[in-house]
Amino acid sequence: MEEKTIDGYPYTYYHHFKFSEKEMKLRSEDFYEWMDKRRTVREFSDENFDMSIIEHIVKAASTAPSGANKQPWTFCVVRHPAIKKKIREAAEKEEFDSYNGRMSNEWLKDLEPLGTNWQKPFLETAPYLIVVFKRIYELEEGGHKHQNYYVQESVGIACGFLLAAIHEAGLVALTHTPSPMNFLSEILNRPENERAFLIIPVGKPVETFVPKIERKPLDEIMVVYG
Ligand code: IYR
Repeated sequence: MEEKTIDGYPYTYYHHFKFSEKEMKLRSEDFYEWMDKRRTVREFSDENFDMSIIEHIVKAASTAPSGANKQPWTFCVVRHPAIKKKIREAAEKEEFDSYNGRMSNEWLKDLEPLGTNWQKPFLETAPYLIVVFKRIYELEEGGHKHQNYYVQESVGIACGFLLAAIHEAGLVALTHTPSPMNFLSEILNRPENERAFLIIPVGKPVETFVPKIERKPLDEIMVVYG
């Protein structure tokens, strides 16, 4: 009953969940309210915590759907202070150039209320950096490059799951995108089939203030047909 074969391929029983409509309303509303409490922070406690928490978070991210179930991601977990320092120095070098010439005035103006700048102390303060790589292809025996599908979408969704899992654990994070980020391949010695996607510093929260932002109201983001 739990497993069978369809067209010669193994299938497993789907353990589904059935809630009453009342429960569905409550659960969806509660989940929204909990997710709405998540905020990007740029200040972290430097206090360490157990790697098992990071392992659970990465496993949660790995449950994301992906093109042809290729799971085209690698999560590099950086804890070593010397490697974090290298990443900070390389990121700040790129960011300095971005903030001082590469980014348009319009872009810089858009970032002003968020208070970002080229300095990235959180890359050393946060006890863990999760550096997410997308895997463009898989190298098969004999050297054939087997392409992955919808890599950008798949890894984006996995990062969404990752951020939700970080929030669920009571930790805080920042999605950091130094540009360009090829220095990460070099520092972390990643193979040719991988490209850096995001740096996500993860840590325990500290008392801090974050920019007062508004989420767009539903009638601006949702269009109902029929
Ligand atoms: N990558 C730079 C700039 C930056 C860009 C956007 I769009 C942001 O939402 C925030 C920052 C940085 O990390 O500072």
